[in-house]
Amino acid sequence: MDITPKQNNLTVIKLGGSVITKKENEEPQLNESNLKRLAKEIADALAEKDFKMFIVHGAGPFGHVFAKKYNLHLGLHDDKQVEGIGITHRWMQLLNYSVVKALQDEGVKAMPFQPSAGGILCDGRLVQFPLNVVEKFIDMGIVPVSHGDVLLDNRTGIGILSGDHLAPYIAHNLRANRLVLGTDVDGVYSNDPKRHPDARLIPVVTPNNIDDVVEELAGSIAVDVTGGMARKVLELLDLARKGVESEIINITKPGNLYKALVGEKGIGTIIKND
Ligand code: ATP
Ligand code: IP8
Repeated sequence: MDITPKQNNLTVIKLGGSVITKKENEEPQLNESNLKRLAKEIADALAEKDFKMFIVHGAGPFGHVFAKKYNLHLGLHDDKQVEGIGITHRWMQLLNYSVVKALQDEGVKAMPFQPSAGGILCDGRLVQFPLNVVEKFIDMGIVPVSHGDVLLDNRTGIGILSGDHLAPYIAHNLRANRLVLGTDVDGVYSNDPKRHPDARLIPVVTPNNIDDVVEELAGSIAVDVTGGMARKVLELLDLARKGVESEIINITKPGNLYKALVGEKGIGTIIKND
């Protein structure tokens, strides 16, 4: 097990695309009321407690619809896809602008951090990212706001970086204390709660209990090329093995993100190593 010491008083958070956008739409549309409320919860937590933060947000239809239209998740195979790289990225930048603006309006020292300019994937996994730049901005008191994106991929030519991969990658490499993934369900359930109303919420998931407590881990019911809850749990179990605990919480519920950021645990599902 690769346990790196935690040094940074850093919390990494991911704002799920299912919360900050109208993910069920095919047309990109913000969920403005959720975004404004979450920006305020983040600002209040930063005012309440002294810590550093790195924010990642997901894509919703701003990314998934275009990535699917141009098959960017399947690698680079024809010229038509090249046009789609810039188009998908432009929509993600538009969403990123709105997230950063909402945070700045609440007084957070937020700044966009564009993954495609310096990040490289290999078979969908980050093998290069300007961590030294990120670290310097964080030390300066800035809250970098990054996102899922279209990246160069050493093996497939082009690929999709999911925020569900970027957030644990940053948490591990910058030795964060904690990672909070915010989405539109209360945590990890025994089955997809949107398809199975009798699904049970699992308070703690570990590499040892995952096969016993979870019957079905699925994607999203909306257009999604990066794997929904199944991807999150795999990424977070991998992070737990490296020594960073995380929690998946429902940030459509007012107050949950604030409570998690100021230190409350057990709001959703904790993912840890034992
Ligand atoms: P984005 O990927 O756009 O950032 P997000 O991270 O907020 O969005 P999704 O990727 O849509 O969220 O994943 C959350 C969805 O996963 C839930 O809405 C739920 O329907 C689905 N899901 C599938 N299986 C499960 C499960 N076992 N427990 C909980 N949710 C599940
Ligand atoms: O919503 C996906 O990011 P995610 C990014 O965090 C694109 O998985 C461009 C589809």
